[in-house]
Amino acid sequence: MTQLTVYHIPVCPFSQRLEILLSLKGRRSELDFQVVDITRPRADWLLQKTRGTTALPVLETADGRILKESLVILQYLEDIYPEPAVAQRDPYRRAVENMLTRLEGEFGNHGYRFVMNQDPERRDALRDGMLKQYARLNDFLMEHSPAGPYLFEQFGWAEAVYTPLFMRFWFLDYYEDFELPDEDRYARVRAWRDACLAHPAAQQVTREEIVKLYYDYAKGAGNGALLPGRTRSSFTFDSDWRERPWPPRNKYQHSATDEELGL
Ligand SMILES: N[C@@H](CCC(=O)N[C@@H](CS)C(=O)NCC(=O)O)C(=O)O
Repeated sequence: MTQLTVYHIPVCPFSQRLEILLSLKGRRSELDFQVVDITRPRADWLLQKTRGTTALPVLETADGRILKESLVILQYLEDIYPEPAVAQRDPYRRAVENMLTRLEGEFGNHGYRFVMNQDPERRDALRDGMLKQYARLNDFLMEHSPAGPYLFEQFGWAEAVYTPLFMRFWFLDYYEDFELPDEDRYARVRAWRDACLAHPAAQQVTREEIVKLYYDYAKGAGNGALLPGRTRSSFTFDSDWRERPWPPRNKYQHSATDEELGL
């Protein structure tokens, strides 16, 4: 058996995509997932493998070749483990799936921009922008899969790509009071999102873990960066998130200390 290694950050949505795909194929345990602590400088041996880039996940083949970018790695895993297929095999259906996949970048980026925003004046515009993102997905699903809940018959490629983002966006309802309004124009994407969130192959993280680890993102510090006055990142491994209190939600009024966060 060829051993593949994935270097990843626990709770990273891009890495969860790989875990979901592998779970759907019943192969999650065959890969060696090596955890990287994002709050410490990246080790030289890893930087040598990646030729200096720091974004994860990264996949290393048994003979030391390196693949980057979650969607690229996802396709590689789909190709080397073709059964059961997660991506569509029919060319037209695959093209539809790919069109939906192409929308993930803007959707994800907008959600991260929203949670990291520190300017109360920009909140409404960011909220409207997020709603536009959901409306776009709704429109796409109404065109290609009005009945749902998934894009095709089963939880597949598009769901593996989007579910980790839907889960991360629990940080928006916690820190930004962002809810998808109960309106027709979001009904189809809501049904999709809810079916994705409930799928057994996608339960690698919980809302509590995301809300606690992403506190620093909500205060504007991403990727394990340290905020002023703090000695530990909310992404640290030095304190178990299960033991920490729920963080304060009022990100625009208050900056929690290490102690308040249980770090
Ligand atoms: N487009 C990349 C994004 C990967 C990414 O942004 N990963 C984050 C963690 S969620 C990361 O590694 N951040 C640390 C860094 O960039 O140094 C993908 O899909 O794999």
